[in-house]
Amino acid sequence: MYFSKFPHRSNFSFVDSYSEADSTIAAGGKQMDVSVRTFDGGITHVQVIDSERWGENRCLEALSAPEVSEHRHIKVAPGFKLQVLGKRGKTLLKGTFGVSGEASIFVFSVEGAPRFYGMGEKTFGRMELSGVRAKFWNTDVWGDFHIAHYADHPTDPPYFTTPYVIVKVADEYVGLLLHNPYPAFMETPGTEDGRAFEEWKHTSPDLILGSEGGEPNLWILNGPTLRELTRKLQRLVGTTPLPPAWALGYHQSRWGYRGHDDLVRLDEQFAKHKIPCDGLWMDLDYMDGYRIFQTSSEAFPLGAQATADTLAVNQRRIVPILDPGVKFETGYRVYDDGNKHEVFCQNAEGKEFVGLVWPGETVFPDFTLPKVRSWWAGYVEEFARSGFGASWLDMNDPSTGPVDPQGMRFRHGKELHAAYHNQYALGMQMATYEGFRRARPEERPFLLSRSGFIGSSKKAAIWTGDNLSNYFYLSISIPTSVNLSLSGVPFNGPDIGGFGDSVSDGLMIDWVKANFLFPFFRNHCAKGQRDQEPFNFPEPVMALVRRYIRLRYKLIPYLYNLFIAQEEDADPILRPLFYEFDDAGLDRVNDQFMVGPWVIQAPFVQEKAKSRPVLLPGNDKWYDAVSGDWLDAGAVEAKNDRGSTPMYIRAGAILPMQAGTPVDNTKELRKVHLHIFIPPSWSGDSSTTYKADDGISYRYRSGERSSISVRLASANGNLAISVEEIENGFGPIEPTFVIHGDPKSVRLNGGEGKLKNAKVVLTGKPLKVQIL
Ligand code: MIG
Repeated sequence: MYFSKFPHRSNFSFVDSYSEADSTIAAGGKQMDVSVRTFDGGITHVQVIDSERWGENRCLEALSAPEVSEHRHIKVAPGFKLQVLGKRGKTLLKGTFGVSGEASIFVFSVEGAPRFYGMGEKTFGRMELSGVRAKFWNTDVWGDFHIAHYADHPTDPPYFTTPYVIVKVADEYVGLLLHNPYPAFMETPGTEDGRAFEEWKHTSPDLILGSEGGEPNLWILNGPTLRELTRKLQRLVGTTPLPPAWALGYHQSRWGYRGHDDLVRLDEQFAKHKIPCDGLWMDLDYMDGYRIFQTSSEAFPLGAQATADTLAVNQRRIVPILDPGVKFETGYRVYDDGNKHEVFCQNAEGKEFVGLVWPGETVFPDFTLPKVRSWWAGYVEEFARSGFGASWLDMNDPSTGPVDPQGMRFRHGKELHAAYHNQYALGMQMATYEGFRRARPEERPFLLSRSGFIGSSKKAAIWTGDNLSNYFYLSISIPTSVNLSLSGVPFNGPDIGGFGDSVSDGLMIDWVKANFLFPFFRNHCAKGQRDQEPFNFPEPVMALVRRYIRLRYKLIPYLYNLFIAQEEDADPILRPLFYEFDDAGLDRVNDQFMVGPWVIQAPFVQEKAKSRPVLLPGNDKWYDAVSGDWLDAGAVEAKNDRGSTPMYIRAGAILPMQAGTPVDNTKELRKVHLHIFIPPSWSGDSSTTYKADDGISYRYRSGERSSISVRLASANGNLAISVEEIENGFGPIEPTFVIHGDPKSVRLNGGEGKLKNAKVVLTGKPLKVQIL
């Protein structure tokens, strides 16, 4: 597996004949079966079947395709030319298919000046992905690249694989997903500056998607809008089930926490400084000699449950790390048991494959086998019952240290590594999820994973792996997380503050300001680096970090509802501006993003910038959450001010928040404050549905959920609000309306509203509001 060499199309034989009647194609003189099936909503599946060449499809998880539909969005012309048709019947993409031994490619020519997005967890530092050569192979980045490279340059491939690309042609979006776990590659037209020689800088003039092996399964999704496309993709790969509310809180991690004493000290510090924090994370050091599922007695002298009980007083949970590698050691019960049940991957000699990870020599459970997943789930069940609230799955790329992973085979040595490598983490997630479900059937599990594949969105949040404490990684956090969000992985985020190297005060503040509304919000750092907990910075820095953690908790009702919308409507949490607006040039903005439909953040991600340009899209005014002013859409300049961070709220926004300034982990979802943003003399309307439930169990699925629908209509600044209860299975929602924008009059459900002046702090100075 070369990371930076790519197959050339001239080495492939392309389809030279196609029989529609027999569903066969021939390429290079060899016949293959094809199946082209269409599904509701403009989804097409193209499958090429040749059991001699590829064997079976090796995907662990099937996609959730909608109903089969007769309506075709693609035309298969003679010679198996795939024409992807747009909404007006025009051809948007023209594709062909080719093979070269086990490798296969789809080559698409694209009309006009196409734009590309998505590709999952890429670190190219930009939203738009023209001129890219990319590989899809789950990689332990620090294990496979030199630090001189990853210190402040994009590396590819990253940890998480999802071979999906979004193509924008004219005003339409098309998505292409390769559902094939083999190493995949893509090339988009343009220029790749990272190559030394001019000739090599030019990427293919056509879009190429291919795999080094495995049955070709291409899914073509017609948008036409980015919103519709993203929803279709998300439903196809699986929406993220509603996490427990505590998973959306702030998380404190560090490689080096040793156990009970450290956790209790953290708990006290967070309480003392009145900083909300839901999760305390345990890295490797809680284990007995890095033996998984074996907690050292020094770490938890009274057992993990005793520590968990202590932390439960302030509503905190322990999240321990789990690596897949099992210490290769006779006498260690997990090894002995696994050996007896033949759960470990084998090498070409039929022996257990051995790699070098934390415990030294390690063997690897073969998560591709249902029987092994069930075996693992048994250990997880016991582990969860011993006091752990969730789990953090690391090194599941799988990382084998300096040992070549290609020697690791699957399914009792019968399957080569390449067939399952990209799905190793997915299998581990499936198994661990099952373990938590067994231990606590009433509770929604919460897993974090480093690597993953198509389907991981159903099981785990993803963090973007090891970064460094510098402005390069801060700035790429935005396009990386946003493109990942568009690629079917909505629950994601980076290590806040940076993992490697020591963070500076200024960088810590900038990082928290930039990512405090990201779907996953965890401060994590490596051993040996500067202490990165908020209270280990000088007091004024701590106060700022705390301010943004608290602001996240204030906005938890909003974030939680965005996650409800993900489960129900398949909407992402983080969005690029061009998700909501279609003004020209928005995809060149790499340092702004939207959180849900209403909020734009434009944080400072360049060191010591005094000011920065901000683009406010659309035609309506935007509320400047720093100053409380209403700004016209278009270009504005934001000043860098230590206390605040540029944040803009859309006209007509209805933002659910907790009252006041949260100082602990309380998540009051029923007595919600609905903040309404109405420009002076505004004429317009908007609406939202706000939902609440117990935040932890599955009872919302059997009716224990409450929701209200809220509508705003404003004519020249005369505002009418209407609220209607839709369901109240979780008890009544009692909203308080907080109005930003001084409307001329306010009516609530037809009656005259009584207003009281008040002040609210968001990101800047106290803002004048009226409370209804
Ligand atoms: O080889 O468990 O990405 O978050 O702190 C390093 C130690 C192993 C890599 C993870 C990182 C974690 C670290 N791990």
